[in-house]
Amino acid sequence: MAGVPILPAPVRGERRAGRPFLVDATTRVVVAEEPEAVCAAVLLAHRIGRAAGGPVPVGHRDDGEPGAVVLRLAESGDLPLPPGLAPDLAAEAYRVEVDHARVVVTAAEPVGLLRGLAALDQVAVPVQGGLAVPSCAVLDHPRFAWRGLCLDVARHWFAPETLRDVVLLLASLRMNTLHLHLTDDQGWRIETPSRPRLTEVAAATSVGGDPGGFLSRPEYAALVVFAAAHGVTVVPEIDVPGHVNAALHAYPELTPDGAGVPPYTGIEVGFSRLHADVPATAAFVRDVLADVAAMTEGPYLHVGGDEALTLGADEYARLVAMVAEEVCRAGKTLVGWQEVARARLAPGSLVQVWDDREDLSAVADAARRGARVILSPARRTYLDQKPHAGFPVGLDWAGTVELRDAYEWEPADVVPGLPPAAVAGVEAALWTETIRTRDEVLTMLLPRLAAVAEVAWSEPGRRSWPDFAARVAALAPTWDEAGLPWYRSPQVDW
Ligand code: TNX
Repeated sequence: MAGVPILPAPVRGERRAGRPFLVDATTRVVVAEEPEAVCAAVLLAHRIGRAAGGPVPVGHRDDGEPGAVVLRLAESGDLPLPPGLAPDLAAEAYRVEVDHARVVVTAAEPVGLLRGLAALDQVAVPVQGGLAVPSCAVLDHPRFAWRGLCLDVARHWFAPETLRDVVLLLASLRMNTLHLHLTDDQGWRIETPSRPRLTEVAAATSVGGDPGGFLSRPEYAALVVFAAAHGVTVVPEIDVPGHVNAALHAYPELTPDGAGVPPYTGIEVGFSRLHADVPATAAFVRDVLADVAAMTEGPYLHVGGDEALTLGADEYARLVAMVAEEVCRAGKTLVGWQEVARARLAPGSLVQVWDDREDLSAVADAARRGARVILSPARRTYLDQKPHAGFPVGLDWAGTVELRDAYEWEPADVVPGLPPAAVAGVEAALWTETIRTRDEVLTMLLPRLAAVAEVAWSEPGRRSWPDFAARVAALAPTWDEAGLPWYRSPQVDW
């Protein structure tokens, strides 16, 4: 690309003639008096301070003097965006203008400022005493509003520090959604006040006898706030009516004979389930979803719905209807894996496609009835799949997923007959049956998450593999510097 190594590729980005802007200890940050914008400015000042070797001031008055990084909130009309751009996409739009005297980041919303700062981070290069930002002009907005990662913290448990590392990585790639798969057969990972035994009894286990853990309410709340400060929404997933062995273990009254089940530490899927006619089921679903909804700032509640392989179609539909009603009562928008498309869903619900080997006509039908679709086709976005057959960790039921597989695909083509406007966005997934450590999490994510991020942000006309390969190679030093291990895909000249 002519000049700016931004990833995901921006709508427009060009290098300009002239000297770079030098960020050093004399740099000032100027920001609009709007709390979230100030929060972005403080994060920026902190980053500059680290590079420049000392704190830099944040102020509100722009005296037009050189040496300032200015964060401006403009009317979206002041940004030359395509007419009719959806409001959620316009909110994340940004403009960056750099010359030797000033850096100006303009956005309609504070979240757009964050996206602009993430792009700026990628063009800045370390120099003696600080950073050099090449003269450039960027104007950008995302293609899709939902750009996320599903992280499975149920099969293996990952501490809040690791989750914060993942949030920072998402934000650096201008992704906006951290979907936490919080419950599964092997463990329950979120404090749920109405059913304390879920974490007292069913959080200590993980796959293979590894240690468990869970997010206490304050830890979860802190993660939600941290993520929001970086423009990332946390979407909690409580997986029902399948994948519930941990819940049945903690609350035996959820089983037909009341005898409960032993804990499970294997990696089979699809054997456990709720029972529509067991009296405790409805109250369990209601109370647990209400608890999690109450702790969650964002508008979404993911209810799983996948792989309930021991449930008949009628009982499955009854259970999903029960769950959907509670999500609605809790004032949230339902998200579910592709299987929920078979049930009746409120318009605006989100259906997440994962197994693109299946017949997806029910998903297209649900979209015609008003559902929207998140694309996580396993052969492209399942980052738990090995990048190559000899890779030491990961599964391979969907085949191998190398970097280029994660890059070269088109979201609008995954579901035959899907109206293009029904595509809400794209999400990668990292299941953790075989992933046990923070470093394994990051190595599975990098560099492939960058590929999925670009598919989610950039229009097909802006995407090309050779260009991506060059830009992703330019990011690797920043991962090294941040202490993030990554997989050296042989498809890139690092
Ligand atoms: C399928 S994807 C699952 C998960 C597994 C994953 C392993 C989905 C909705 N269900 O339960 O962890 O495959 O790749």
